[in-house]
Amino acid sequence: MKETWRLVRRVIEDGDVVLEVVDARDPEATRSKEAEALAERLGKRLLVVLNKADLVSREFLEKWKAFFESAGMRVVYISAKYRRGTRRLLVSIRELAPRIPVTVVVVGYPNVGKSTIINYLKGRYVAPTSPKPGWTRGEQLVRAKSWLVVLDTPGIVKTPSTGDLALDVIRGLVDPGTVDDPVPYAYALLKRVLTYNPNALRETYGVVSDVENALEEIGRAKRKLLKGGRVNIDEAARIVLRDWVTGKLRYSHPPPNV
Ligand SMILES: Nc1nc2c(ncn2[C@@H]2O[C@H](COP(=O)(O)OP(=O)(O)OP(=O)(O)O)[C@@H](O)[C@H]2O)c(=O)[nH]1
Ligand SMILES: [Mg+2]
Repeated sequence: MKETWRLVRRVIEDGDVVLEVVDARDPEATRSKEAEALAERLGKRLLVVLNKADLVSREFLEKWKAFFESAGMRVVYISAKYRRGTRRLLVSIRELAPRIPVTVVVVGYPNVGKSTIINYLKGRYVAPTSPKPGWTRGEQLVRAKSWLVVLDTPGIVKTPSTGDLALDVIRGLVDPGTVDDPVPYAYALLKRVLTYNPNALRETYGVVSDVENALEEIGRAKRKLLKGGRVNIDEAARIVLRDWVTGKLRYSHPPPNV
């Protein structure tokens, strides 16, 4: 734990600007106030990037933008995957740069799209990306433009479990492929998803169900059956966790007091 923050501190120390990447589906849950505080304490300028904007309506993005701005923070929303809003990102980095060339440190929880953003800035695939959370293991310095050097970092992984299983999934602390028991995580995640998007099950799986029976229905729809015809709930749960990290499962968490 201490080690994680020492690492985050060290990379932030090396940069001129800190780019904090969060998942636009749930910015509050995927921001790291510790990293923000570190940036502030070390006198680094911070830019919040709401990534995966393609998964959320513009209305929500604008509300979140206003929310961060009202707290005096710089923020842009982009879809690194579909290259939307990325010009605004470059403009913001340039405006914040205390010197040229500027070194930008990209931080955030696993799976929020840090490496994808770096590839976009570079214009080609230099930072490996994957739907598997925790993909980037070491730091990688990339000269993206003549005036811009970016540092890719591993997701802030060694954060302790929040105690809230849904939050653990959203923060990329759970690997759908290797987690021992995916069922409680998937169940907690679905509960949160359905709170903010009651249509999520229909949209994603074409099933109508309450949360208690959702895994059963999803497993049936996906034909994940055991011998004898019972649904393979474990497999259904992994599908749900995977659909979160690949962006198939959606909701929009509203900013506080909206
Ligand atoms: N829908 C959508 N998916 C995205 C976007 N940006 C990244 N992704 C996807 O999110 C997954 C994770 O992306 P990465 O760039 O590897 O994320 P990371 O933050 O570097 O993850 P770690 O290295 O594990 O910390 C990949 O499957 C990407 O294709 C985006 O703007 N929209
Ligand atoms: Mg990465």
